[in-house]
Amino acid sequence: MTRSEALFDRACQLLPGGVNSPVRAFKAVGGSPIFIDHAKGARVFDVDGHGYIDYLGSWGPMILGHAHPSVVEAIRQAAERGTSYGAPCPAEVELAERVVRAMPSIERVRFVSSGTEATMSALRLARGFTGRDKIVKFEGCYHGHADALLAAAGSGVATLAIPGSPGVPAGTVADTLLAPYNDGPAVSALFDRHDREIAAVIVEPIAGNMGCVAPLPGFLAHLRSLTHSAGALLIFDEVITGFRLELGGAQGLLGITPDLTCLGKILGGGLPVGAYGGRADVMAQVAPEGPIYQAGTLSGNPLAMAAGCAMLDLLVGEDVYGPIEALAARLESGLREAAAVARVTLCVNRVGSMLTAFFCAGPVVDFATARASDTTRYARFFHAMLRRGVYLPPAQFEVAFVSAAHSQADIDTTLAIAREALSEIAAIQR
Ligand code: HOZ
Repeated sequence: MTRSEALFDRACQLLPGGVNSPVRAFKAVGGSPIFIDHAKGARVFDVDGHGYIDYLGSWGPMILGHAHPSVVEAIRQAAERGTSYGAPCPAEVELAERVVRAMPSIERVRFVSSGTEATMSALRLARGFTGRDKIVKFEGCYHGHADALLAAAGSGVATLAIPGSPGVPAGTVADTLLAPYNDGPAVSALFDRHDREIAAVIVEPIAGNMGCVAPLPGFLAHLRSLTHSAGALLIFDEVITGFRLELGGAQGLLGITPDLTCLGKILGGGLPVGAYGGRADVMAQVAPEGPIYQAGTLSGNPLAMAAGCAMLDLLVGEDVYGPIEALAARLESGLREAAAVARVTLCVNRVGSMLTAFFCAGPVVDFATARASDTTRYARFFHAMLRRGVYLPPAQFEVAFVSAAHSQADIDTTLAIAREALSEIAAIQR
């Protein structure tokens, strides 16, 4: 028995499913999860001494690779001054200034401790601001695990094939209206039916929780114009895409301005941070300035704020986005070529440094087409890669992330391994 297996046995006695977040349990791919001992740059190392080229990147935050010296130093220095005050600290203002500078649609911002808190709070704000109850979300988009947002969700909810979750009162989701991603007419139909009842449309502007799915041309502009005419708010969930595709996020890349934006992951440099922000008139409704309540003991935590400032300074100061996009493009084309040689049907979706390989012909443009992927083949591919030293997301409906710590040689090694893995799984089919 490996050390990881022994730890997982112990964990299963103590933690539901042996984990603290479902997708990590490897249920979608089978087998038992590896336990990470440490990570550095583009690599994670398990407790059994194996190193892996890592494309999980802690599900997105590690855009500069693991344990970046400047981020680690910022955390160390902050920790020496105390780990939490429950009172205002300068770093909150400093991080807020950086966020507002990077994303022009965010005029004012509130820090929280996770992406789930950010989306949940943004929705409450949208409902309070508009005085309306209904929200529109898209099938396969995942906005954290708040009750109203679990309907037809992606990520772990999709992975475990559960339609929502027991424990969510029917009344809570009754006001959640669903539409297929990239289906403008379906959203128009919802607005035709519910026009002045809809508080907000929440969307991942580039989806990352059904695998990587890009918006079709005109889709987000359509959402912008529908919400504008109906007096509803447009909320971009940029927990994954914020600071990932460029400093200004997907909204900067695609040129669409939402009313509110939710952030997380990269924002905290690997520490637990989320944020929601946007139009000044809307944010003015948040307590204590306005009546819409939201609070948190660890919100604006000095360590997390310091890590976030260090991360954003590095992203401003270094040439990050062009090089990682080039590496990811090389990975994308290499995977396509490898699949063609192995005669494995593969559809590779990529936006910037976010990439998903679906085992179907594609195109993958929404949750229905994502689900057409052969997840058994993904599971085999995942394990064939892992055995050879490449760590991909342990579930089909997630994104692989390339970081600035990956080298050309890492990508070439990954592709050599992918060629072997794809021939291995092609042989199983025959
Ligand atoms: N919801 C995350 C992926 N989109 C997974 C979180 C985790 O397991 O860390």
